[in-house]
Amino acid sequence: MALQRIHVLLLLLLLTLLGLGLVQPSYGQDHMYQRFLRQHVDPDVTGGNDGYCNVMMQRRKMTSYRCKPFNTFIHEDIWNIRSICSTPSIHCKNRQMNCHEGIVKVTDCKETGSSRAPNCRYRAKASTRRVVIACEGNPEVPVHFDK
Ligand code: PAX
Repeated sequence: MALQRIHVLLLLLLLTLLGLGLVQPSYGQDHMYQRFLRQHVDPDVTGGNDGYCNVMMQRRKMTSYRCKPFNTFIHEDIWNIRSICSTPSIHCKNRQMNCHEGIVKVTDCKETGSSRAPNCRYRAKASTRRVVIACEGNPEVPVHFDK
């Protein structure tokens, strides 16, 4: 009787692990998702100025080797951003069909011509605008900022 219970418990554990495995993004996708979060998601503010871009671009590690020329921070809850992946798919710039669009609060950070890594300098533009992101995985998560 006790042995039977152990078998049932082991079976349940195995099914749970399998289930979790099915809904977790793969290692590669998870890495890309984590990079997307680092580079593009900041729900703590609603918009930033030049100083915000200068600090955030450094803090989020986009100025270590070179100044990333252009980067957008999205100021929305991560679940709002993830829900964009559930909207109908559209063409990405590279012609892949895994892009999705949504309207969100953002700060666009554009490098000024005169900065040098690691002291990169940016001009900020805060707005509410249409963005396009690429999503992958099951469940689908954002992996690339298209435009
Ligand atoms: P990325 O480096 O271009 O893409 P970013 O946000 O860091 O994005 P690796 O392994 O590095 O090659 N990628 C895709 N995956 C799935 N599906 C599609 N369609 C797809 N397209 C690209 C991150 C990873 O996603 C992969 C890509 O190969 C990468 O994987 O933009 C340059 C950067 O500026 C940002 C976005 C880009 O950085 P550009 O000029 O090439 O379009 N950026 C751009 C931004 O933040 N805001 C903006 O408004 C724009 C226009």
